[in-house]
Amino acid sequence: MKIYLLNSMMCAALLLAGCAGTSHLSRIGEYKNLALNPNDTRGPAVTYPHATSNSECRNEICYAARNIIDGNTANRGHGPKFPSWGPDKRTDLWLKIDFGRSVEADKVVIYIRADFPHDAYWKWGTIEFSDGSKEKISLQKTAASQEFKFASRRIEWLRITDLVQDEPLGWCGFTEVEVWGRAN
Ligand SMILES: [Ca+2]
Repeated sequence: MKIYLLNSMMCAALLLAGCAGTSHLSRIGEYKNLALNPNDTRGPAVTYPHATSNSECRNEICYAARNIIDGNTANRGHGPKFPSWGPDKRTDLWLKIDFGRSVEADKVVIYIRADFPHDAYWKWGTIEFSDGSKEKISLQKTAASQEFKFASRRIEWLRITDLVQDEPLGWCGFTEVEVWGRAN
């Protein structure tokens, strides 16, 4: 009995110390950027996560939606040296990240393209989730990352839409979009 109690206490201590081993950690899932996929390509999904949009300026690869999940956050320029999602000047834009599986997410981090004064910026947007929920976001004119936390939800994709900027419309873009949570 004493040995059994001692083993139980040791297990409890290990759990509290966060040293329960990989089986415990893998069950919970690592908290990470679930959107990251430097291998994503334009067009139909070849790998996941996959980013798409209804507009990529002149269909150029340096303005493709896939650039928002490539891990490159350099946002003080535009064009081939500073890949971004750079759509046409439209008011009906959407940008979608499809995870290709069910994930649990509670935070979005956005790096807007910040090549000011060439770039304008969207002041408002809405994140639509595959579970039907929505979160309105307010964006700032800054090259720094912008963080949006929300109640954790289980989703397979999200879409950023209802992007609003001042008139007349200027060039706007996103350089990186991170979606933080756990895959399991
Ligand atoms: Ca990027």
